[in-house]
Amino acid sequence: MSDMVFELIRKEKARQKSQIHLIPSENFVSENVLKAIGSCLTNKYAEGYAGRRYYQGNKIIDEIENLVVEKGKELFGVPYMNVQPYSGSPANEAVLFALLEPGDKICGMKLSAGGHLTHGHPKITFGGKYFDTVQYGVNKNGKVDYDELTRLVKKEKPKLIWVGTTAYPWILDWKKFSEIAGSVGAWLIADISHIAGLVVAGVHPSPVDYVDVVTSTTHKTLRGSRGAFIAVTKTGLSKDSKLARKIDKAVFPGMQGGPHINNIAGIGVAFEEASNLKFKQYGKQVVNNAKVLADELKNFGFKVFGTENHLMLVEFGVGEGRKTAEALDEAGIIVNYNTVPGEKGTAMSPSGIRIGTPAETTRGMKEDDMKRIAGFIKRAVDNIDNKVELEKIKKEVRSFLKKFIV
Ligand code: DSN
Repeated sequence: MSDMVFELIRKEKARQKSQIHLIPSENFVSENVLKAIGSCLTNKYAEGYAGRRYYQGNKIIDEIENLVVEKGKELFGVPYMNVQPYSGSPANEAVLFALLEPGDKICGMKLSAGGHLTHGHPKITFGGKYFDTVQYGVNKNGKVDYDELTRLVKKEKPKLIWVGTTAYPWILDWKKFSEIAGSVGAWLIADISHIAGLVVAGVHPSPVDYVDVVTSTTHKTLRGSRGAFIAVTKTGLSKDSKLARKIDKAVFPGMQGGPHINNIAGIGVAFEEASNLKFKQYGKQVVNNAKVLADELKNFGFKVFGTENHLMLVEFGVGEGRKTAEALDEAGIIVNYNTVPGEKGTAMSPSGIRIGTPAETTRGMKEDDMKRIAGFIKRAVDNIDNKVELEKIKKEVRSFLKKFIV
């Protein structure tokens, strides 16, 4: 059995080497992050927090978790951070659990507009089922309409507002969101999962001076192991001095058991890597690459939303997003099908694809490489039903990737 697992891992590694990765939430972690994740730390249970564990043998684990927390606080400029959430969804659920009572009203961006399921997507999610939820959209250009949001928030008076995105190619105006939330006394939560690395690199404004709580996954643009953090800002603490304690209690024992210390160590390694000048250059290159790729695709005549960050949406006909993503996969280019602003299809059969540059920028790609990729995409789309041509592109993609390392 383990032979089979290792054989499949070997195959997946070969796949990762031979395809172009443009899913904006994916990245390639460093050897050191991998070392931390694959270390003996996976053997240890450590329910509780440093100095307050429910198991013996945690003195070293305490030191590790404290180190990671201190590095994270320094990196994002926040007074408090919890690094135990298993991933972004449990982190967001812990925030709701900490701050609200079931049935309270929450407000977040619609999934179809580029928001996230955990921001109150109705009925089928934790937030949508146990809270009263109202959702905001985007205008025809795909941008948040701050006037409309102001009207919605004044009418609905939510207790908590999410600002966070998974498919939004524009800069978020934290000050405006903070004025809107302030007008009804709502908690304001920034979920920066997609843009955390860009915030650290200084190529997207930081929400820290404007919001009460920041959540984020740690494996997207931040390039760490899979996990998440919840940070409380000075503003948040000034509204409720017990906020940090409430978040801690909501994560453990509220939502989770033992933290995954190996992943937490990997997050610490990534925090350290993100403190370097090289990471700032990486963040800039991610955005420059995305801009060049978007411009090239526009020059080819594609309808592109974006970009001011690491991603863009490309619109095709209703329902054609999926077929396009599948054809690109056959050509060795990995994207995901996605809804676009004003979507008329469904989530399973939408009109668009989502493209991002974090992973290929980690591999060392620059602007000229983006032009090459745009060319591959154009040819694949023009030959969407031509298996022979898609196979030909796949071979060219493989040879193009030889000079890049994983
Ligand atoms: N799955 C992530 C993404 O692809 O954006 C969001 O959770």
